[in-house]
Amino acid sequence: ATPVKLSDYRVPDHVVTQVHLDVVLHPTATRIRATSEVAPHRQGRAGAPLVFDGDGLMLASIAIDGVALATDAYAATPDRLTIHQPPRGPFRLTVETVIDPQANTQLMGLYRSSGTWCTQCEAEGFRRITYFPDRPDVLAVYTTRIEAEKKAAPVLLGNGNLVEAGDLPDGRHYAVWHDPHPKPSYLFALVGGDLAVVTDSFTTRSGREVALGIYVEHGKEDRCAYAMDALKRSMRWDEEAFGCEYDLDVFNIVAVSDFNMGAMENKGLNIFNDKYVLALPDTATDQDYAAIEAIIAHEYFHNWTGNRITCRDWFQLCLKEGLTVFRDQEFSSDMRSRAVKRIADVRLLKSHQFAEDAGPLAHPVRPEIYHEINNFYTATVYEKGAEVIRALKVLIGETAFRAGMDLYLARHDGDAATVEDFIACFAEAGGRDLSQFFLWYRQSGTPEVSVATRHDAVAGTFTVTLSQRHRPTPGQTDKQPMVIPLAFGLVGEDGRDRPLLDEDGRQVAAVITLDEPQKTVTFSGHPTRPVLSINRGFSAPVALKTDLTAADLAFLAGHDGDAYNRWQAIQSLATEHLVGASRGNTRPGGADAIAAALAHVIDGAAADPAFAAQALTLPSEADIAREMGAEVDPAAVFAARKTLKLHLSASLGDRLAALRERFATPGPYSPDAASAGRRALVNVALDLWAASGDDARLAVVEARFAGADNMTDRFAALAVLAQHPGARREAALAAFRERYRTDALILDKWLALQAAIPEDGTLARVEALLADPAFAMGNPNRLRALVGGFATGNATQFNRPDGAGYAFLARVVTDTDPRNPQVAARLLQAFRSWRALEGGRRSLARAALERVAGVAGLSPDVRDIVDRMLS
Ligand code: DPP
Ligand code: ZN
Repeated sequence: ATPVKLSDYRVPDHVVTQVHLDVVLHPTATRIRATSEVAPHRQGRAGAPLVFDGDGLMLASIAIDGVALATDAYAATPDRLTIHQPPRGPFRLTVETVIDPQANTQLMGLYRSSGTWCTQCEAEGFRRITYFPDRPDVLAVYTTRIEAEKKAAPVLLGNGNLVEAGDLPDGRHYAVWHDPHPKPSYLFALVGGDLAVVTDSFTTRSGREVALGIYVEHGKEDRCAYAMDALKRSMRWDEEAFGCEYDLDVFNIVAVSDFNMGAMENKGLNIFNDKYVLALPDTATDQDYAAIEAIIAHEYFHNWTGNRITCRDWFQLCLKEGLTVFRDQEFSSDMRSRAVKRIADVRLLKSHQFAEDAGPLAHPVRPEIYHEINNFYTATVYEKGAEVIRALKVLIGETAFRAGMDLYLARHDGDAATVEDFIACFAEAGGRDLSQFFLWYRQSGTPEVSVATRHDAVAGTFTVTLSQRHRPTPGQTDKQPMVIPLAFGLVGEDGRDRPLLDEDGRQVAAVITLDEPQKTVTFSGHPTRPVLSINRGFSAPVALKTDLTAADLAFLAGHDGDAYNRWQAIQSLATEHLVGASRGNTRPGGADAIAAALAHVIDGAAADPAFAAQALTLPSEADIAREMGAEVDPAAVFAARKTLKLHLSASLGDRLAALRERFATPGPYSPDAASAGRRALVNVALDLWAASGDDARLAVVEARFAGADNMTDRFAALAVLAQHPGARREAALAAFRERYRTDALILDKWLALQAAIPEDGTLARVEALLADPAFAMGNPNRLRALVGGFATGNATQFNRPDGAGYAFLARVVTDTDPRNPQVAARLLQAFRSWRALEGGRRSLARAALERVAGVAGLSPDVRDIVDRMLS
């Protein structure tokens, strides 16, 4: 297939300014009549044929201005409608299609989930409903009439405001929705079904009354309160933080159980994976609550960054996604602890995005070529996209950043914009040239920054030399030096930041901007050596190599004024030790130094329990592997980490045990951040404490499992038990399954947990679970929990030395592909770091990938991933 290139962008020859959709819902034969006001684009090619996109469509009728077209005037194939000589002026095109939602297992376009009709149109799903210029730069005003049998679909929802509804003969009814805001087709949505609703309302700052609704399966109404609360907080926050006010009379959210992604920001009608809506203390963990808050906010924030200002083309995806992730991160930071949120976000960035950027799937934040756009909803576009905006803010400063955002929102409201448009606003607001900064959008790979320091006691100077390096990534060999803003401090013996003075004794800013291959900065006023704390708050998304000694790191862990860097210091200390141990060389005293740093964290935990929980969480196996970079033996990594855990379990035992009492959360469960932080601390301590496997300790964990009054503590205890083979584990797993036997969403946790057990028997267990009634191959959440959980959450077993883990994943991917290519392609990405494995596993992984590549008739989604993976 020919790839799509950014450089080939052209305005469309025809645009649609208004569209009336008449949808008659039927399980297997839904009829859609689309009447579009079409006009030639002013900059399009005059006299060009009209070409509309389709995907798997069948044309039932076609007319222009009410007159049926002669069969030789057009050509309709499943994926394209061509009208050879359309009128030269504006005209009205009516096309009718008939589609089968029941048979739509791709979950793209109009499909059914547990009997509910729903849609997913981003990126290219609308063309599976009707023929249309299905591209984000065609903005039209939509009116949607939905008709259905009233019993099957008492609820009929569309974009915008409800303008009309009524009953029809034969037990049928209809509703008409009108969205006055011009939008691209990917933001279209409709829902029809028998759903319960929870309602509320919100008054915007200018006094608009907005009716809020969350639609869920009957019986789940009591699980919506937190999502509703998060929605109202998001609406208020966006007014206060960005001046963005809601612009319709209605805002609806529908939770469905079959969904390829997390959620979708359709105008006025967000559709969510139910995982990110439903929560009760007994069904959701603190992490689930935090994710619901973040995703509700994210989709809501898209109303401005994504919907009011959309993307010109899909290469600009980060324009809405990176920015909206940045905004939802800020929201969560304001709702919770900023430092803890930052740590959690960086953890996620490093584990997903750094891994992606270091492997065969690396691509720029703004790609310039794609074969399948569905494969570009990535950690790079989303998370690195957000980091680049955060770095921009550090670079130009808070005030210029806010002015740039205001300018962007005002200037481009109603536009389908580009990343260039966005950056130009900040260049203007900050009065500076950002062309070098733009490299963040064009160059893939994680920049490596090396830092060397020199102290001259006689002169009283401290010199910092920074250099940047860019390794080649797919399609990019020669790279330019980038602009890297590094927030920093010089920490004195007393743990305080010293004044930052240049060689002439003048005060300088607490950011070093590295914009050349190498830069040296000298500071004065240092008769004794300070300790450099750099990339504070993770101001730039780079991989840092410093000359900090283990003693420096231990010092920063205890004293750095920047909480993020206190955490980073402990991580660096532990990572360095674990990388060495994974390669068979440990430095004597290494584990003791880590234990001492953690003891210090425990003793000061009361200041911020959530921070302490993050600090006590050791680098993951994936973190260690990523740091190793090449010739990774996952079994050795696991063993190194296990050995350290045993050491900490023994040496910190009493301290860890005491945390349970000290930080117990009194009273009934509350999902607030402070309570969640205490639970996180207690539970991470429980895991370390029980790592010894000592029977008396496991008995305590078992009792906590049985006695927990909320999902967070219950599941945390179960997760600890899962690490230790034996009757206790199996009994607890069985009890959990029984307790939640009717709740598929919760059993996903149970599936994922078992898939992650780091033991030889796990693959057999996972294969057996494929046949468990709790599992369903057709449901993305189930697949991600069990198979995704195994492939991405279980390094030793996915990477079994006999290759059986790889073969298993390859088989599931090829089985899933014909049904749901998007989910199959996503699962296959578990191989993204295969080239960094040691030789034996590397060749087994290659063989599995080659088997996938050899399957005839692969979807474009899987074909694209496997080809890039092997090239
Ligand atoms: N646009 C969605 C989101 O990230 C994904 N389809 O919010
Ligand atoms: Zn988004």
